[in-house]
Amino acid sequence: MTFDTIIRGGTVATASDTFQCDVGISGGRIAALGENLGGAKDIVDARERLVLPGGIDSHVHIAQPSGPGIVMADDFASGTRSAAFGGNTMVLPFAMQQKGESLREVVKAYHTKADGHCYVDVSFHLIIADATDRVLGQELPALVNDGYTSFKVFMTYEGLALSDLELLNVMSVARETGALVMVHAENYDTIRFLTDRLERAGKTAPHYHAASRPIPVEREATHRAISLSEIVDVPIMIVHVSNREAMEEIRRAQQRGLKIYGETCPQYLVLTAKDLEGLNMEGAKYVCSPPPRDHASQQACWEGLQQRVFSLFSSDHCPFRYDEKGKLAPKGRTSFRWVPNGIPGVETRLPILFSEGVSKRRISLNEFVALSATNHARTYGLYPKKGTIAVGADADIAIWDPNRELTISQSLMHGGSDYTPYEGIKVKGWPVSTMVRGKFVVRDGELVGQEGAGEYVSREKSPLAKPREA
Ligand code: DUC
Ligand code: ZN
Ligand code: ZN
Repeated sequence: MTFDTIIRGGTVATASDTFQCDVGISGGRIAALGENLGGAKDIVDARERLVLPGGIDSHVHIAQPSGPGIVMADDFASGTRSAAFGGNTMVLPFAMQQKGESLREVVKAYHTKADGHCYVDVSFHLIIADATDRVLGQELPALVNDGYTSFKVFMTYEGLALSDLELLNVMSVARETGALVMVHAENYDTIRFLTDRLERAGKTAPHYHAASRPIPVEREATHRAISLSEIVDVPIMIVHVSNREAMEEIRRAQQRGLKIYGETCPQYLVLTAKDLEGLNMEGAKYVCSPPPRDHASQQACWEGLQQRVFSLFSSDHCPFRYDEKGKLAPKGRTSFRWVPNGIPGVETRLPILFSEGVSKRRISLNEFVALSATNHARTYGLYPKKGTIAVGADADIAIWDPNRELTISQSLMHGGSDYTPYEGIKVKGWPVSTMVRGKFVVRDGELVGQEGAGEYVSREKSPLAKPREA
C-alpha cells in the first residue's frame, strides 16, 4: 500500500497509550498505524521524536474589538500562524457579541475575518453579551443547531457582565439546546468597588490590577456559577481558574456529582502577581484576568491538573502589543483600570506544559496529550475526528523533539504581539513540525503552510453537556 505521507519510526502517544510505529496518511486522514508501512510520496523521519495529536487550544481570542484606541495584536493569519509554531493544529476563538448586535450577524462578521486567512483549523465559540428574548429564543438555538455548540458568559466586565437572572436564562437555553456554557467567574461589583478604592488612594500602577481582583472575587463567582448551574441542572465549564479556593469549589461540586468542569492556563502555572510589579509600566505586560497569583496558587493549579479537577489546559491567548497600540493606550489614562486585560500565549502554551509537566515529571506524556488536545476535542464536540491519533481521524499531528532545550524569547515568536510574558523561561521539549489534515504547516521549524489552508470546522454537541437528569 502506498500513502501520501508516512511518519516513520517515531514514538506515538495518545491520551491513553504510547507506542512505537509508523503513521500512514492518505487524503488528509490517518490511514494506517503499524510497523514498516510501505511506500509514500513523502517519508518523514521521526526517529528520536514524539508524534502527538496536534494541540487544540480551545480558549483563544483573535481579532476581537477591545475598546477605543486598542487593537488586538493578532488577526486570524498571525494568530493561527503563531498557533501552528506552538504545536497546535486547531484553535477555538470567540465570536463576541456586543450589546445591541445580532448574534447571527456577529458570527458572519467573524467568518469574514477568518475565512481564507487561517493556517490551522478553526471553530468558534460564541460570547453572549446581550441576552435579549430574540437572542435566547431564536438566534442562539439556531446557531447551536448549526454547529456553534458552546458559548462563553461573563460575570464581570463593562458591557459583558450578565446578571444572575440573565445567567440563569442563558443556562436554561444551554440545557434545552445541549450547548456547553463556559463561565468567566469574577464578581463584577467587587472589582468595581476595589478599583475605585485603589484609584482614590492613588494606587494606579499595573500591579494594583491584581489587588483589584483578589482570590475571593474569583472564589465567590465560581461558587455562584456552580450554584446557578445546579439550579438549572446544566453542565458548565469554569474557564481560566487561577487558585486553590476556586479549584476546591469545582472539586467539591464534582464530588457532589455535579457536571462542573474546569480549565487552567499557563499564566497560573509560571507567572505570579509579582510579575506585575515591573519598573514603570512594564507590569502591564502581565495584566490578565483572573490575575496570576502566588507560588501556592501555582501548586494548586498543578494539583488540579494532576487530579483531573481540570480537564483542559488552554492559553486564553488574548494578545495586545505593549506599545501605544496596545497595553499603553489610550494615552493619558495611566491607571491599571485602562490596561487591556489579556496576554499572548497560543505559541508558548504547549512548550510550557511539556517542559514544566512532562520533562519535570509532574504529568505523564499521555496526560499531556489529554490536556493539550484530546480533552478539548471531547469537550467541544470534535472527537474522534480531531484530538487523537487513530485510523480515520484527521491527520492533525505535531512532531516534538523532547530533548530540545530553549529559552522562550520574543525573537522566537510568530504572532502579532511585540512581547511574550514568558520571556526568559527555559524549556525542555519543543514542537518542530505541525501538520494539519496531512499537510505540513510548519516543517522543521520553517513555515511551509499557506494562509487560508486552515478550515472552519462545524462541531457536534458536547457529550459533556448532557444534563444529569436528561
Ligand atoms: N481575561 C479575559 O476574560 N479574557 C481575555 C483575557 C483576559 O485576561
Ligand atoms: Zn475570561
Ligand atoms: Zn478568555
